Amino acid sequence: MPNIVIVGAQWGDEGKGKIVDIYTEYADDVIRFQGGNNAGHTLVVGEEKTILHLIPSGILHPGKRCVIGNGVVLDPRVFIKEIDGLKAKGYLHDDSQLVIDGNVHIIMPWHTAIDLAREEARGDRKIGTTGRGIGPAYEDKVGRRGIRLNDLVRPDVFARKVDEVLPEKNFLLEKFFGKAPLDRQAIIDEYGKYAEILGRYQGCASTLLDREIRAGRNLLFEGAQGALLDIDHGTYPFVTSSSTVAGGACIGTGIGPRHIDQVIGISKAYVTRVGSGPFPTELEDETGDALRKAGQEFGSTTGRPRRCGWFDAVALREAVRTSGLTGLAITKLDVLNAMETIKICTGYSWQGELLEDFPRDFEILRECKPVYEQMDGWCSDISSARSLDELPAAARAYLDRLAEVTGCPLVLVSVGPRRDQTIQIS
Ligand code: 2SA
Ligand code: GDP
Ligand code: MG
Repeated sequence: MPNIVIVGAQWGDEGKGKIVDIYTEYADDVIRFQGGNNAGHTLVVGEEKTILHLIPSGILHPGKRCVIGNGVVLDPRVFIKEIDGLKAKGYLHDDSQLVIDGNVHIIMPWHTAIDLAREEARGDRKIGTTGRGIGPAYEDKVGRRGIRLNDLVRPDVFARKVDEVLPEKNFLLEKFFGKAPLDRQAIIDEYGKYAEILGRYQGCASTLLDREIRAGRNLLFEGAQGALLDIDHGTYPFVTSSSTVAGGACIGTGIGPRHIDQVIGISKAYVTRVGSGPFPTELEDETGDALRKAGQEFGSTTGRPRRCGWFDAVALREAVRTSGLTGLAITKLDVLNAMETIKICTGYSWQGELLEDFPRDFEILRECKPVYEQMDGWCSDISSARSLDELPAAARAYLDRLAEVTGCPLVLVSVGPRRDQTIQIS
């Protein structure tokens, strides 16, 4: 297997966890390169369900190395809970299976407090963040006042950095948002304990992956969220604060782009979005409710109901371009089982014009109305199909049309949450 980047091609929750888990079989290293514990990647092995927020989905495969790259923001409280949970289930008995890059930025208590306070203050205009401190942690990274794992493990450096930033954070929390200030000593004591645990996994993603590439090993980069939530290329400001497009894999690990051979985008057979922001094909009716119910569309991290709508080829083509997708994996096709007719949005209507490209100007996007074509549903249970031939003709026709309107070949189709409920195409 070559080196592959897997990214969400929509607004997240496309089923990346399941697909990464499948591809992990052929990989030697699985690497997270952006985001933090805002992600919720669900894996179902047999009857057992595991939701991972920070640790790469490859961790369920003993012997595969998992790497958390420098582009990730890491909350030690969540990380420790996640490794404890995995160990209790019998995974990760060898600590060397997991490496955290020393330049990972640490999510500190002020980041979560400011994230929540800012959202509250925005009222109706809130982003709908996961409240995990992601945005404020990336703000400090770009503002050059972040605390990295390499700092956390050195008590004197850590204390100095806390002293540099805490007065400003407490001023903001207390004076601007009217919240309680944070206690310096309590933070130093608590995080001092985390340093010891995190230090066991500290390493360098860039040199490690370079060695792996030279040794001919196969790398699998696991994206979080989705291309339309990218800080630069997404539906700004309703985005997350990291580079979710495939290029983020290089920035967030320290390897060059020539080492990426394939980019696979994951897309549901329909669309969901959690949080605020434009969503042209959203269905705020009983069809949307039916999709939410059939697809169990509730946030894996926050439990929030996800907004649901028809497949949007205009938005998907945006992801094909911004991530340079070489193949598309379609998930949750089974969720459409009961639909008599299915719609695909192939263009947007805007002020009497037909737009085929996703408007990168938010003010235009919010005024766009979807232009649909309609196809017959298959009205039968497809969850036991294991090849394209075993699918009803209407389901095959729908898939063929998705490949056509997105301009991207399909490489895999998923017909249920379990590993085996998968149709491999190439
Ligand atoms: P944040 O917390 O700053 O990253 O939020 C900014 C926007 O990014 C969206 N976002 C997500 N969208 C879909 N899934 C995500 N992960 C969880 C899941 C979400 C959950 O797997 O279900 O449980 O609610 C995720 N993480 C961030 C977010 O909704 C904001 O629109
Ligand atoms: P991720 O963030 O992209 O990894 O996706 P999430 O885990 O947040 O959400 C995807 C949900 O869909 C999870 O509950 C998966 O178990 C489930 N899932 C994945 N693929 C399929 C599928 O083909 N059919 C059905 N019915 N569920 C699926
Ligand atoms: Mg998710």
